[in-house]
Amino acid sequence: MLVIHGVTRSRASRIIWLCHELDLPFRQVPVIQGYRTADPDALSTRSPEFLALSPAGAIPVIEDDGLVLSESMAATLHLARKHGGPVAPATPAEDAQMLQWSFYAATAIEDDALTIQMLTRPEATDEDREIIDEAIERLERPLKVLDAHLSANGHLVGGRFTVADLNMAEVIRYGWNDARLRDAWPAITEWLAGCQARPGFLRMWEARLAEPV
Ligand SMILES: N[C@@H](CCC(=O)N[C@@H](CS)C(=O)NCC(=O)O)C(=O)O
Repeated sequence: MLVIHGVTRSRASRIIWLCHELDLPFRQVPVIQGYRTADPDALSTRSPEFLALSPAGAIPVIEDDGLVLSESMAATLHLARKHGGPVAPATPAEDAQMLQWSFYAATAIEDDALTIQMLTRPEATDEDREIIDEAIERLERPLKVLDAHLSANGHLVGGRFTVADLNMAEVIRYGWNDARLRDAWPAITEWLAGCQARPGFLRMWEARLAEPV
């Protein structure tokens, strides 16, 4: 059976959501981020047994039929290809487009979206707010591309919900607690709501909320 190492309050959420989309059973090993625990006995990204499996020391990691894979989007793309169905690429061209949008999410959007998520908190300082403003400014270019594509096509690839939407939606989620982004990019806001209304997302989200913060 597929094994997912990583708590749901991590990028493991992407793989768990995909497993629900694919109806794929998995066993979850709740490895926690090292910086989130002071308990030296907790199984974390700093534990020797986890580092032996994945020296990069980051979650998620999957074990799939002897294949050990880190990088959450490598895992979602691999599992979608392997198990097929509507979330997976139907042609090499779709496969390439799914890679393109996943790389775009990870390289052009994720860092700034994460910054917005991490710094949007009641104790945010003026400096934090300035950093958020700069991140929003940098996101203007990729979000314009994404918003235009979604308003013309509804989804990223093939006119249907695929692993590319899932990868992108999990990245966009980080920034979408900022009302300025929600208001500026209505096609993204509508598409994200559709992605997050899916039973697979809701099942993952319920498990995520059940975990300690
Ligand atoms: N690009 C990687 C990022 C992995 C990553 O940074 N994971 C975080 C949790 S979401 C982590 O394990 N942090 C633990 C640490 O830095 O000790 C992916 O998509 O899997």
